[in-house]
Amino acid sequence: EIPTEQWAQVVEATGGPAIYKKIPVQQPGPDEVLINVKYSGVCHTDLHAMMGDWPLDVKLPLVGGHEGAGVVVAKGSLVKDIELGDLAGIKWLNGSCLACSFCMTSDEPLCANALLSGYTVDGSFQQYAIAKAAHVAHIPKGTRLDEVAPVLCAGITVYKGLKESGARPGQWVAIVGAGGGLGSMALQYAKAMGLNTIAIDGGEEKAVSCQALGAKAYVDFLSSKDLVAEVKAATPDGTGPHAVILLAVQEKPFQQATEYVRSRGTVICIGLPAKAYLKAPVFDTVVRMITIKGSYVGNRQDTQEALDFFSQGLIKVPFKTVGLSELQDVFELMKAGKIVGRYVVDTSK
Ligand code: 8ID
Ligand code: ZN
Ligand code: ZN
Repeated sequence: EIPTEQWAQVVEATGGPAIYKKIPVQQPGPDEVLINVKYSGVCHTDLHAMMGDWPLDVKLPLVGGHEGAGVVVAKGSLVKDIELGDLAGIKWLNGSCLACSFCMTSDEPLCANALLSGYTVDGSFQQYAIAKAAHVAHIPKGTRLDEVAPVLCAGITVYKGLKESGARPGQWVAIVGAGGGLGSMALQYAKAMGLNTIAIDGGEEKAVSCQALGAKAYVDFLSSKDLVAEVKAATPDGTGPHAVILLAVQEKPFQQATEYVRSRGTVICIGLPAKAYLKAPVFDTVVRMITIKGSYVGNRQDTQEALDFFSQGLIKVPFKTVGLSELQDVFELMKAGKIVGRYVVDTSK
């Protein structure tokens, strides 16, 4: 009962738009599964891919999407650890070689031969998508697939970033871009990990959302007269947050973070604004012992841990659902910075 044709959103040229059309359903290879995607989150990365923002070639034509939650409907002959009917998730890391020194030491996102869903291979903005069985996320039976979809990139990524920051329970973390998709998840993972959060984003609607998700303070980058002072003042002793998680899609906050991070604090870069550079004064970085590092999605264990937080009811993403056919409208809202939380597309309409 697997059809030969399906609905998909296809980017045919850099700059877009995504075009809603029928394309063939593919067959899984020996080490792959075919997943009937029910819902897919829309990540800002999907917009970067369509716009050609990054110095990494993107497949064209491209079916984007890498937060796909669905049901396994076919599998290759080598696949032993997942069954037809199981719930599974397509994440950014579609596959990796499993044999290089990075893969062998649980750093598979760093594999030079990694396959990226919705970037170097077709992703989840289609009704039937292929993924390497070794890398699909295992989603517990009974899970609501619309709610869990954003965990598959946003959740994994911010959970990993918080771990990479080294922040410990009781400490303070600034979440920059806290009202967006990754930010909304970061506020909740941080809270579940016993961290206090300072949300930074713009506008009243995002303020309300951040506070509802447990932020201890909200600093508005659009209206603040002295953002650095306000962020520091939000911590109990005024010395600034122990860690900063940068999720914004603008260069400026990347330059600003070392100004308000606490001495011996850590700045974690996750957002990927086009053509952006990091800049920090060497003097301050040295004498205040500041760490600046990048964090890139997560490995298979991070994936299952991020899903465990969700399954325990600790993570509730604010999301809106629209049909897959309306994806281009979601991209327009995203370009304008008007999305609070996440959009999820329903592949059945
Ligand atoms: O593994 C990774 N490193 C990874 C994984 C997934 C996504 C990286 N990303 C990247 C995406 O490619 C994107 O560049 O993280 C970034 C954020 O993705 P998103 O959360 O899906 O984007 P969004 O929902 O549009 O949220 C961005 C938020 O940033 C705010 C916006 O208002 C929005 O709420 N923002 C901006 I733009 N400038 C800001 C500023 N100066 C700001 N917030 C605070 N200060
Ligand atoms: Zn993503
Ligand atoms: Zn590898």
